[in-house]
Amino acid sequence: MASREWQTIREYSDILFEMHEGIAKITINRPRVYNAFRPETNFQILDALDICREDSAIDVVLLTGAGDKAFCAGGDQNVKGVGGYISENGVPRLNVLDVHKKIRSLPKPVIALVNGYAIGGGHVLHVICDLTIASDNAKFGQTGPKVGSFDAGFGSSYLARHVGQKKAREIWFLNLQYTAEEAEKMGMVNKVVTLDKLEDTGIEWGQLIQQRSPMAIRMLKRGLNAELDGQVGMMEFAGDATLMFYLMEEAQEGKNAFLEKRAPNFKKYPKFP
Ligand code: 2NE
Repeated sequence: MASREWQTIREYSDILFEMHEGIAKITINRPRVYNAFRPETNFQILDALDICREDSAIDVVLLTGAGDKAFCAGGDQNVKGVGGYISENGVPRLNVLDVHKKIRSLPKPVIALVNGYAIGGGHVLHVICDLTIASDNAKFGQTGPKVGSFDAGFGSSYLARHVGQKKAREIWFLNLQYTAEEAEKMGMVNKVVTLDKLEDTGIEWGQLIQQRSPMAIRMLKRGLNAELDGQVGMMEFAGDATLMFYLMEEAQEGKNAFLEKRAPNFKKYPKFP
């Protein structure tokens, strides 16, 4: 792996949040439990994702796990109580779903770097990301029905868009594990590399994306999401269409006319066929 300097953006207890030349990296840092998440982990990821959205110096986000054993082993079974995973203030939560929504909503690409097990809710996390690069030691699978859980949201429906309905049902009903090579063949992983090349490949892909038009990438993500996300997807897509309209002189004319107390002159703008 090439040596590169990562600069800490913000310090947290459960994640590392760093940046290198416009590429942010969120690392779930709980290797003792195979990077399983607790509510606080998700709150921290949500905070980091907010920074990724707001900071115009960040173009692409990498999501990975600490160490060489696991990307993420899903919800931390040690804090699973009745009604959800128990946060430090005693409230049961399933706030990883907020992370799912935020990753889909982020107008920048998120690339999962799967460096070991992506199991249970950890599997869902990589499914949600825009792209997945896996190391050749990665293992993929679901455990929900075996351990008293399930994700019938994006973790099933979006997965089925990747691997097809039959395979998605196999993954969820049988709870088998799959190698990185099998996952790539199924279409739920974009590329498999050796573990020592995982971060380098994530950076290479991030740098390629940095050379593309951010607005084009943003609209493509919105369009690809909208197909599955129904009215919410249309709202996100429409919101960005409005953003693009606001960038046009035609929209400025409407606002200026109002402020100048005159009728707007929209006639001067071209009408395209
Ligand atoms: C990941 C897997 C397959 C690894 O197996 P193996 O045999 O290689 O390792 P081991 O010994 O099971 O795990 C290593 C250490 O990590 C902890 C283990 O307890 C163990 O700790 P020690 O005993 O050495 O102290 N660990 C692993 N996963 C953990 C977890 N999720 N919570 C707490 N500690 C964990 C194997 O470990 C495995 O199957 N893990 C459980 C995966 C799982 O069931 N996750 C929850 C699924 S439900 C979910 O995530 C979810 C959802 O379905 C819907 C919405 C939201 C969340």
